[in-house]
Amino acid sequence: MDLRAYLAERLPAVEHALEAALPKPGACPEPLASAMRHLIFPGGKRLRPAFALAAAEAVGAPWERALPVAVAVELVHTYSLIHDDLPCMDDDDERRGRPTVHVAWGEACAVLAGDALQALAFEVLLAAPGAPAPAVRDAARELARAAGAGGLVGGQVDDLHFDRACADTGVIESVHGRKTAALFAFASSNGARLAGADAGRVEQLRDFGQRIGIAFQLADDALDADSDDACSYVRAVGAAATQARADALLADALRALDGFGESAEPLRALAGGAVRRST
Ligand code: GRG
Repeated sequence: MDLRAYLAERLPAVEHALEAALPKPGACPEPLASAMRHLIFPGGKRLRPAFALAAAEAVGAPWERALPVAVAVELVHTYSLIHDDLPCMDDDDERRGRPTVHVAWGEACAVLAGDALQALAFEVLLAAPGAPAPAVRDAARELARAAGAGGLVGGQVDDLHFDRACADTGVIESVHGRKTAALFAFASSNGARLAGADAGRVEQLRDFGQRIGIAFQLADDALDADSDDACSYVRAVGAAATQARADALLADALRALDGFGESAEPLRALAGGAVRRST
């Protein structure tokens, strides 16, 4: 299938929904509003939103029903990038070829913009139009878990303290599983949940998203093989073994979709594209 055309048809709705979610002029102090927008527009690949929309379609529902999950996950992802770039973490001056948020708007404003984006993610999710209240509640709880101490934040702490002498691939995958894959698992399973999927399908999609998220991070490690990251699969086992493990995880993830029919083709294509990407 033509993944590029698929995304070109759907991602403008994500841009529109992100724009609608961000504070309107006058709704908050101007530097905060600008700092919140800085990394949202222009954005990155919008991969996590795409997984949410394709997961809704995989369970036979209109992709529009997953938009609140798509927006919420991109807001959390963006907050995590802003905080990751801070001087107290990776201390990066540039992201996507532009000054990082703390360089453009100051460190305090960058911290607060990240905080506000994370809060906004929950506001968007909890206001999901037309979704049954139990599905919204479960999705909000899962976003909290994916973003919190057992997910993104805990994975980041382990990454910051990672012993570069450690070449245990299981330990590395556990960090990647929390720091990176938790948001992919959230997007895939809850995009479908908000679209009305039953519990069995939600679990299959969580398993799928978790494996794809780790594979995506391994592919990222392989693309950035010269990086100085301590927690890197490539550093532990080399680029070829890293790519082989990413391919095996992709195959496992696709098997987790057994029983899904034609409607999951976009999700399968997206998975392949995320793991075999070249940039
Ligand atoms: C600070 C709580 C906190 C977490 C930081 C996101 C993160 C955890 C660190 C960023 C650095 C990094 C290598 C993270 C792994 C996940 C990853 C590959 C992020 C980049 O995702 P893409 O490629 O980004 O989807 P774009 O730019 O396309 O949005």
